[in-house]
Amino acid sequence: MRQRWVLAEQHPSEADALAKAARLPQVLAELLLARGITTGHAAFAFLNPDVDQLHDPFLMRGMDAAADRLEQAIAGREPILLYGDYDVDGTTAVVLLKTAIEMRGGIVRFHVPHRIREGYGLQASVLESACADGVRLVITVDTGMRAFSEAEAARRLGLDLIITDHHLPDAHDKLPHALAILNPNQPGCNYPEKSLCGAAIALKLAQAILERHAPSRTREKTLPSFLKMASIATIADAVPLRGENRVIAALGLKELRRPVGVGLRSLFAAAALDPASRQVTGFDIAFRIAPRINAAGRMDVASEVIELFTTRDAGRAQELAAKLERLNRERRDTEAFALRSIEERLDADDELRAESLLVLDGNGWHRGVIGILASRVVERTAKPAIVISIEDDIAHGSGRSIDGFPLLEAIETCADLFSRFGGHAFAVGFALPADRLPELKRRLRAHAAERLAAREPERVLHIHADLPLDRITPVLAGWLRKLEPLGHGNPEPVFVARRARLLAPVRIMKERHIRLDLAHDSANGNSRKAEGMRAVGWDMAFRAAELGLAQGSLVDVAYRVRENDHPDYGGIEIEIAGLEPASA
Ligand SMILES: [Mn+2]
Repeated sequence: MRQRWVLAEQHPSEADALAKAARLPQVLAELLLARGITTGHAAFAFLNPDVDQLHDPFLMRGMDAAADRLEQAIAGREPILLYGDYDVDGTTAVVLLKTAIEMRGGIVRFHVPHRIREGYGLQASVLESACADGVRLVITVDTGMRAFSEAEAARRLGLDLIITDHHLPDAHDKLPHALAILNPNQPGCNYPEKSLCGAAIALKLAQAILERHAPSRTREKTLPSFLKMASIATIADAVPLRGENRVIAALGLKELRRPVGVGLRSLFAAAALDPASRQVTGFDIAFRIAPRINAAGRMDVASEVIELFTTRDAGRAQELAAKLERLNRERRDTEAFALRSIEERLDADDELRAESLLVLDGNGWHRGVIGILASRVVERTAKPAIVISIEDDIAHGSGRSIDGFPLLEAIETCADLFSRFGGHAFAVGFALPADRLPELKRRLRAHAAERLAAREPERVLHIHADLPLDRITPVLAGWLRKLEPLGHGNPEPVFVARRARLLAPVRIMKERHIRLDLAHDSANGNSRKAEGMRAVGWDMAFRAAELGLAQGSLVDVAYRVRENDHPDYGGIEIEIAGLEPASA
């Protein structure tokens, strides 16, 4: 498939000014400008996250009322129900708030709905039974922003409801009835950070009740330990890692180096990560820790995640971590099995493969993985994809999209067919009676064909800056490390070096990968013996052959900077992200 390079707009004069003001390499200034950082002060703050950069929780609308009511419940030893969501964000939010409330002497119960049996969101039946058990205060985390009828049920039952959520209010900005709503996205909230995840909002409430009680101890001791959980959620929930989110993520990851509770320790051990010997990165959390936590909610019951992170019993923690490990393996197998059948279908069916929007349905595909499957199909085909699982005559679907094809809009054209649907431009979920599937497919395909017909599927490679190979130094690598944690909103930089020369023949590894020895082709030719930069290209053997690369060839290379700690090949190298014939 074609790869299209998109070079970010460069701002040489602003970058020059910022580089001087903040004493940074020019290329780093360029990367910071792309993150909205324009002053030396802001650059310093970005590169040196600190607990003092966390905002005052009472800047959030509703925080005073929420903290007052919560403290009253703690003081009166009223049982408090925490109601979470089943993903990483929701479960870590419960853990965080439960721990904080119990530190202050409160009594906590919690409920996390079962993804398949109960589904997403607040359930009136759970409120009823909590009420019967003597609960008078319910706090939602990572959910509730559109729970209008359930909030009404809470009111009828005489329950006080505090909603903490980061999801957008409904299209008319209508809010559910509640004692307080904590959500920077609600109208009238002036909290400076709008893109907190659910667990980070729970963290702000925890911070509020702890800081009121013991301000300095909270900042120095208590808060940092809570940042571990909040950082895992912040990275897993894919909120942009800038502003307060970056502070939470960076400090939380740093905290993981210290001895942590038995739950986290068991989970890291199960994922073969040792935070004490190597700094845990955003990628470790996103690709190794979060999937294990999410496996509980996808394949079974998420409430065990909460037990894992709150137990003090090392044996029990190991048992639960082992169970997550098993569920994650099960999730991977389930996913691989369905993906194979999807690929076979695409291989066999030319007509299906030619569609601009791929709609794939199967009987009994596990509903916990259809969203992941849709993402995989998008990765492989560069087309929007919807994966549907049919169960008891109901079709449950999950879709993912590409740039320039807003999927929710597509779904909305079929609103009359669904029993429920929701989502945003890049991801949707829905359910409908299975006998309406042919109609749904027909209409979605027609809609997509109209909008995507002329488009050849392509993979876009975003390139952030020009960086000739001779400018890659250990000092620069050190600066690039200061951009960690990387992730959404703070992507790993991709650079381009123009007219790089191959100093040696292409080395093929395992028939698929390549190693190149590249050098910046300086104006004075090869008068000086050029020092080569080691480059590795995973799955690039085909591309190298296509371009006919040989010793002496000139190429434009898109790359990421890598530091390798291999005893023989240690040092800086580059990982090739794309190769093109040398530009003139
Ligand atoms: Mn969330």
